[in-house]
Amino acid sequence: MLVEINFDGIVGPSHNYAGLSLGNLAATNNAGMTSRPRDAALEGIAKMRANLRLGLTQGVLPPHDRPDDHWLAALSTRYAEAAPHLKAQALSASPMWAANAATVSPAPDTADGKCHLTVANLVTMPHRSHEWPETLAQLRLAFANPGFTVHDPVPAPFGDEGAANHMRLCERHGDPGIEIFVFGESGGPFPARQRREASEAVARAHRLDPDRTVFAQQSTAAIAAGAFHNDVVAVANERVLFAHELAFDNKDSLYADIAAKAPWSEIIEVPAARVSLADAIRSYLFNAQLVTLPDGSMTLIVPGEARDNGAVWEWLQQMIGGNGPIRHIEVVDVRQSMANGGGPACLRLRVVADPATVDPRFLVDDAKLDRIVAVIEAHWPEEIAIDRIGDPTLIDRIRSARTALLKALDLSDLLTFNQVP
Ligand code: SUG
Repeated sequence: MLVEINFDGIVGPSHNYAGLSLGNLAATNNAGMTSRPRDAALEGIAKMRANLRLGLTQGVLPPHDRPDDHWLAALSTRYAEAAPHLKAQALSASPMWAANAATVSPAPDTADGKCHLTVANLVTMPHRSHEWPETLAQLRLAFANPGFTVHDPVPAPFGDEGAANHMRLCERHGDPGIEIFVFGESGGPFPARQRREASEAVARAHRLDPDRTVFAQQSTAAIAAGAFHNDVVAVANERVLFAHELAFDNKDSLYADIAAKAPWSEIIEVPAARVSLADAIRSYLFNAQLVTLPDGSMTLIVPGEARDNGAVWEWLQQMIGGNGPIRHIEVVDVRQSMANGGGPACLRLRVVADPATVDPRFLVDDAKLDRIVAVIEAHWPEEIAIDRIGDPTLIDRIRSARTALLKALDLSDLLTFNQVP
């Protein structure tokens, strides 16, 4: 049976606040703060446990080898000698944000009946541009079953940031749906990270039906306000699109296109007069996981910051008090990730598939999460002050922590991945 599986990135032991992402206000405002990698990873595990309790299927994507010596070697340097900005870029734990790992088109949407995944190139930000080779290695292992096709990234310079800029509407997860690709245009103060050409290339690779594919432009106002990915201002699940009023340019024609291609769909729009773009971005209201529970009802999983924001919380209470499709709100604490601009939805990649076709090493239950927690508690650094990122003892600790986790997950295949000859 096809179900939605959420693959969460496990927060890596090098999680730190180097402020590398221009246009991501949380990350740039918190630059230089001392991070807490162990707490960050445990918050992520607690979110996965909450998903399991809701009856959802849960997977994981392990952290990458950091610092990325392979990338530094391609730049003809080594960690100890690298310039400070290259050190920080090589060390970032950004693969935790699995929504940027790939774009996924489930089998019912594609011409060949396979589930297609295209690894995101993430070329706009240097610290993210070197994620894709290891992500690709992980995806090729997890989705080796012939029911999947895993594609190489779209070539540079066409920036592609994966599922964060992609939404799917369908009546039920296992039914054919429409896929909405959201691209941005540069011109404002911050870079637009998703290029239209990249979205179009992914749609072609995935063999999507043009009659069930939509290309939408992210509003320049949203990018300028700090929505560096579409999933900061909109989220979709089954027949529901939940979006901020100012999420898209040419909204009327977009909504008309969606209504024509998916007449059963429903758009829940939050007016700017009730929740400003600034509040939406500060609270990450839309970076929620909108999920369907086994009983068919929908729950919105929001970060604690959404409860702390008066306007947002009031709007949410009113929404669930009404007669709409979203019946419950679940609050999760992912504040370490949030401080780098990553909410509950950034931490997960959704794949609609039969779990029996996924490599079981990438799927988790409570017992496996217990084993992961034991490794995190024993090996993850408690904190990283930004002036320590060059410290060789810290680097050794980061590497041995990941090695211990991969061994515990029986994923030692990934250990040799990044070795520099
Ligand atoms: O790409 N932050 C990430 C946050 C990604 C959130 N993902 C989604 N919206 N789907 C980014 O801006 C900050 C890392 C640093 O500064 O070290 C960072 O990369």
